[in-house]
Amino acid sequence: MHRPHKLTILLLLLALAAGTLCACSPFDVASDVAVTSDTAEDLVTVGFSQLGSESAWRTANTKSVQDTLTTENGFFLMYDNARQLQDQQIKALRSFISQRVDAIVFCPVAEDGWETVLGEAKEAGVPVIALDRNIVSKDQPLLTAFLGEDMRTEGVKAGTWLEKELKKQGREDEDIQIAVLEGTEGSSATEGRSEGFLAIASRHQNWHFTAQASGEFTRAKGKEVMKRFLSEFSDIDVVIAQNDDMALGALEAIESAGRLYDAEGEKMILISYDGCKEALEAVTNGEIDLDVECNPLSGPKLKTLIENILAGRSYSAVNYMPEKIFTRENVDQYLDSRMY
Ligand code: GZL
Repeated sequence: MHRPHKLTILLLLLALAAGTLCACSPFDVASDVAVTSDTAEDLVTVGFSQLGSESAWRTANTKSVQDTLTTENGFFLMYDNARQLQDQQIKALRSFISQRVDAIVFCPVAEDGWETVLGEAKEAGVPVIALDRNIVSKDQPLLTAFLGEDMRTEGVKAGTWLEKELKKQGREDEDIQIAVLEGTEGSSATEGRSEGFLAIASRHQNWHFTAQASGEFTRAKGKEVMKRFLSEFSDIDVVIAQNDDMALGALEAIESAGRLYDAEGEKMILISYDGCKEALEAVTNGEIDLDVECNPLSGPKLKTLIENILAGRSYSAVNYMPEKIFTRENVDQYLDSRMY
């Protein structure tokens, strides 16, 4: 097992305890650590490169990891927020390697561009876990494990639900105009959801992709792009937002344009992904028709995975989070207990 320099951890802990470790330090470290040399010796050090803080989903994912990899649970967590910049993630991974952490966890902002730094981690013998998002298959042998969501299946769920919904409305043979607010370009979330939905859409010649553009997984950009779609296209039957933040932004634009219902009183169908509380409230009141869950609460599974890897116990190289779909028919039973 790679032991980061005990002195490194001790100095960090002492600096922290003395309040001299400013917030501007490259890494956030737990501030509740008892400063003893034994503490340093016993803790499993994990370098965690989070891609950003662009959505409610991302905030919940970060919190789940930070609430689990605590000193009480035997971990020393070094956290870096890359603000959606791949170069920053690569820099953080290199720093974790040089500090000889026991394990690296990162949420890759894009699928490509990791082979060099992951090769360096492999060379240094540091196990690397991709969390939430994945990397392209040619580079996956450089990963120790993946723990996240099956984005392609999420897309298939959305397409399958739309098939049933249009059939229920007697519109299975109608020309359906579809607008898509895509996530971050090149991310496995965007690629997987698009691919999965397309696998179903390709069965329907009467489904037309009228408009597609990236809303970068943010509420503001989702609203901006939806406003542009509404100004350019008078006939949009279905909006697919690849996360809740963009869906909620789009909903603001749709409602302020008076376009949630058309002249014949037919409602624009809204499909979203994530299952965050605010979006589920919009499902309850009938504004969002389907929310495909993407589960960010991976901290506990991540802890077990890291422990198994470092202890030399068996573990799965590919691990998926449990996920469901939310519609008006089932959302009420989940809303009150939603943690994010
Ligand atoms: C999906 C995750 C996506 C969420 C967005 O696993 O990577 O990134 O769907 C988040 O909310 O920005």
